[in-house]
Amino acid sequence: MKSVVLMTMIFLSFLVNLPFSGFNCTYTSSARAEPIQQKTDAFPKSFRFCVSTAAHQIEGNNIHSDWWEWEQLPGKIKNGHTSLVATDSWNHLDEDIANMKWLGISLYRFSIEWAKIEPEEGVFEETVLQQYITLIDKLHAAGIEPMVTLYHFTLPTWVAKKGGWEWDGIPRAFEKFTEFAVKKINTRVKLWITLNEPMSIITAGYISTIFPPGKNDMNSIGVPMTLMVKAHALSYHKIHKILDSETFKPEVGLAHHLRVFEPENRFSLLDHYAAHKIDYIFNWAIPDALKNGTLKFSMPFIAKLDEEIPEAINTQDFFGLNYYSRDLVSLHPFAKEKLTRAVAPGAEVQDLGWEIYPEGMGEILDEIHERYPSQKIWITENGIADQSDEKRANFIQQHLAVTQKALKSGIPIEGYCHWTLNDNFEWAEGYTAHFGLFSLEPKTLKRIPRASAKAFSDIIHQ
Ligand code: IFM
Repeated sequence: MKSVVLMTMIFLSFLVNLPFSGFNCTYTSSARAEPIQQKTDAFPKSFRFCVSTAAHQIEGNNIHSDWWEWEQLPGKIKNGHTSLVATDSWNHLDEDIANMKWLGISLYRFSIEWAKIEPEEGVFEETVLQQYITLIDKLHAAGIEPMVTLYHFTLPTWVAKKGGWEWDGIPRAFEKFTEFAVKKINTRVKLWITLNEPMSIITAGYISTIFPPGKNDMNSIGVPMTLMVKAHALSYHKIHKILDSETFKPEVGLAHHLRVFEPENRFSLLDHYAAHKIDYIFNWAIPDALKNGTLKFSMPFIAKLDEEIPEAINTQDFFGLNYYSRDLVSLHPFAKEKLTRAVAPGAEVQDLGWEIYPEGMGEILDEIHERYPSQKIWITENGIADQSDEKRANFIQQHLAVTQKALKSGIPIEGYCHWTLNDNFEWAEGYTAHFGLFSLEPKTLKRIPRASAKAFSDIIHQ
């Protein structure tokens, strides 16, 4: 009955475009928060600065992965770019670590590549894992703590062939990969991230077709979401089982990509409804499942899920937040493209057209804290595509000012990881999106610091 009333109201609002404030919306209003202060004070000594990367985007030669196959398909990657060379990170390891030292960071977040470590089912490559152990040892020697991500967007081809995130064996397969890697790496690493941005994979791979497997069906998202939560839960428990001891306690989290969603037309009940629903499905459905074991949402006629996953209860030792931007959402019930998103008119944008909206990170930090009050938070990614480097220093400064305000209000934020160290392979955008603090000299791939790298370093050292 409730849903009939709701749908009728939505339909009426669609006809008359009336304002409506009846929902208890968790997304933010378009009223701007207080202006962001122009200078960051010194951060507490315990606060950690960091940069983040991902294996496929920096290493090159990831030829046993689903992404490598995807890149070979015509039209999938801008300008026909491929990740074959990427930033050639293994041949620039010492240079990159020296640059991290110069920046002054005390933590480096990177991923280890499942497709390289287990290129065939059950065949684990010790030498590949050893390379990561060498990296970890070099980081420790440089006074930089490693934070390791186990899965960052790329699957081994053998997993993809079985159905990837729709294969019901994937949680167990991921658990086995976790077991192999964690036993070898062992107590060298305390901070672990199981999965990076499940909802980006869902959106890009199952709705907007820009990531493998290239589907466009909101109705298909339930299975991969469920299997990702299960895979995370198994991996979480495995890490603790292997590493927990009297003297060592690993911390395991997941890096969530959270965005601010607002109605495109603030006078449209439909748009309010869409923003409210998308905010829950994209931002909170998975974190809630990792708290209470229930993965549940419903958006009539578009998507619905109700799964009990008890093994996922309380499986986040920290909340990893990747924050980039805000989207204005609109619902068109009778159109083929039912949900659309847009950028606020007149908003400042970065090179990919994403709105620069630092206030949004503050709103999201507040909401994480409100929903999960005792949860520690790591800002595991925040960055900007800005080839000219005109906006990056200010972007960093503004997001750090927001972070500082949140810290002062009592939100337990452990640290801030900037995305990313060097310009790299930005998925469907190829090498056309420049997120790096360092650009790459085209022929030699020598790393060249942008002015914003110096600005970031100055903040870290103040
Ligand atoms: O490059 C990506 C990264 O792999 C995941 N988070 C967002 C970044 C910028 O798009």
